Amino acid sequence: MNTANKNKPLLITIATSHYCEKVRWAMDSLGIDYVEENHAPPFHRQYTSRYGGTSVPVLFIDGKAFTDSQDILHYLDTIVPNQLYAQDPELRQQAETLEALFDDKLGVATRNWAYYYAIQQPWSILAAWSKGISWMEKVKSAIAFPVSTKIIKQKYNLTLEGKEAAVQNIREVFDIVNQKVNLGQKYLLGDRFSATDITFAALASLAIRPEHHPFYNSQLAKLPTEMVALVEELRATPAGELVMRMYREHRH
Ligand SMILES: N[C@@H](CCC(=O)N[C@@H](CS)C(=O)NCC(=O)O)C(=O)O
Repeated sequence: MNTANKNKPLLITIATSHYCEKVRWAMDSLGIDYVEENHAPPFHRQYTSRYGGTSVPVLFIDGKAFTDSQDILHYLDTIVPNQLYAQDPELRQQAETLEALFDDKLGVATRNWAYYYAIQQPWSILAAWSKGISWMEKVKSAIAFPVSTKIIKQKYNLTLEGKEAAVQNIREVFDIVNQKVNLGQKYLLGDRFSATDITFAALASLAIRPEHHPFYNSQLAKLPTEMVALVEELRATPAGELVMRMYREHRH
């Protein structure tokens, strides 16, 4: 980080991570200026560990470090209150329950599902991890790549059974959101855009590929047929339409 930026919040990311997109979107929507530093796995750990984290995103802000996307959004809510979360205690409780469901079930499932296919075209993973990283890290990333892919295969259970379980979890979370949208709700909680919409849309974005996403291509031509079938199925649901509308109307 250069001296000109040393007073800005620092967001450490893997550029294409959907948990990082969740935080980036929250910061952008609040108008908070920050510096984003991209890394490729496993080299991100060299940087996140300085702040006590293993995964990305990590946010260093106001002299404090946050190593989980939900903790980050909660802290941002103390800086710019009443934007990301409603003050009403009941709505706030519902927001936290939904956010935990999206973080723990949906985000994990969409990532495992996408990696299952990506691992079959390993160079696409290397290209995705390389976004925004230094030349030196690109070289290290290419050398370490065979080992890195072996690790993610085990870590994310990239087997046929693992992929099928991921698809089931995605459908289950979409069913819950479909029921809410079918009640005529424009947003997932209350009557305005909030952290709940950001979290659902960002973590679902891997399986929806909405327009206006900073990294994912909404054109599906290069994806395997089986992936396209699920994306098209999900896009046609009320929850999928909500993701596309949130990106269209709220991701600038
Ligand atoms: N619960 C965490 C999950 C973050 C997460 O799983 N990040 C992934 C990228 S999508 C990661 O850093 N993986 C690499 C690692 O764990 O070493 C959060 O919400 O921040």
